[in-house]
Amino acid sequence: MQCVSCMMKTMAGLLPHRRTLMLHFHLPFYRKSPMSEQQPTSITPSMTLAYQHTRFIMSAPTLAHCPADTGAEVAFAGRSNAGKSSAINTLTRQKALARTSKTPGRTQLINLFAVGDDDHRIVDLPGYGFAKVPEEVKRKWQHHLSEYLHGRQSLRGIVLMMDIRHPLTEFDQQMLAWADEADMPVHILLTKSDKLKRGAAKNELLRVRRALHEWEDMVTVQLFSSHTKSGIDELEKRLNQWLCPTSTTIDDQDTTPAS
Ligand SMILES: Nc1nc2c(ncn2[C@@H]2O[C@H](COP(=O)(O)OP(=O)(O)OP(=O)(O)O)[C@@H](O)[C@H]2O)c(=O)[nH]1
Ligand SMILES: [Mg+2]
Repeated sequence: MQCVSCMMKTMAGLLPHRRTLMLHFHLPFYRKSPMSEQQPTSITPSMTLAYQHTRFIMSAPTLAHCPADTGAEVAFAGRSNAGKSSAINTLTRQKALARTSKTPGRTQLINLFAVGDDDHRIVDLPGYGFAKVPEEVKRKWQHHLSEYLHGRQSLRGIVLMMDIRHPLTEFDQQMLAWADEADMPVHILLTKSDKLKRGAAKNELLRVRRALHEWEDMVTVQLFSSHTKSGIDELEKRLNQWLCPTSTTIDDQDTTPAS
C-alpha cells in the first residue's frame, strides 16, 4: 500500500520551484474505482444554476453550527489570501457577497451561501495556513476541516484555490490528501492567473495537471482570474455537475433487459 505523503513527495519533485514537503502524513493511499466509473466529466448536469442569484445564509464557527445537512453543497477552500472570497464574488457577479481582504486570514468562519434555494449551497471556508494564527487555532481548524470533509453528507466536492504563482504548497497537499481520504472530488482553480503572461499561465496549468496525473479521476484543474473574470464558464460547468447531477448517468444505467 502506498502512503499519500510519499506520492505527494514524488509529485513535489515534479515541481522544482515549490517548497519541500515538511509534513509527512501516513495516510494509506487506496486507488479508488477505475477512472471510467468516476470520471467527473462523464456527468451531465440536469440543470444549470443561476449563480447571480446567490445569497448569504449564515456564518458558522464549526460544522455543528451549519444548516441542516440536506441538498448539495460545494466548499471553496485554499490557503489564506488565495482568492476564495473573490472567486465567489466573481462567480456570483456580486461585488461584496463574500468579504475579501488584503489581510490574510480575513475569513475565519464557515460562510454559507444559497444558490437560488437553500438546497444548493456554496461554502466559503476559512483560509488555512495563515502563519500568524496561533498553533492551537490552526490545530482546531484542521480538526474542524477534517470533520467537515468526512461528516458532511451534502458535500459534493471541493473547489481548491491556489495562487498560480505558488501552487501545491504543503497545505494544498494536505488538503488533497484529506479529500482523497474522504473520497471527495476536487476542482483546482489556479487563481490570479492575470499575474502571469498567457503562455506562462498555460505552462503552469500543464505543470500542475502533470503533477496531479495520478489523481486525474478525482482532481481537475483550470485557470481563473477574478480580475479579468476569466474561467467563470468552466467553473460553473463543474459546479453544475456537482450541485445538479442527473439522476441517471451512462455509468449508472442498468442495461439488463426488462423481463
Ligand atoms: N491580481 C489578482 N488579485 C486577486 C485575484 N483574486 C483575489 N485577488 C486579491 O487577493 C487578495 C485576497 O483575496 P481574497 O478573495 O480575500 O482571498 P481569500 O482566499 O478569501 O482570503 P482569506 O479569507 O483571508 O482566506 C485581495 O487583495 C484580492 O483583491 C485575482 O484574480 N487577481
Ligand atoms: Mg476569504
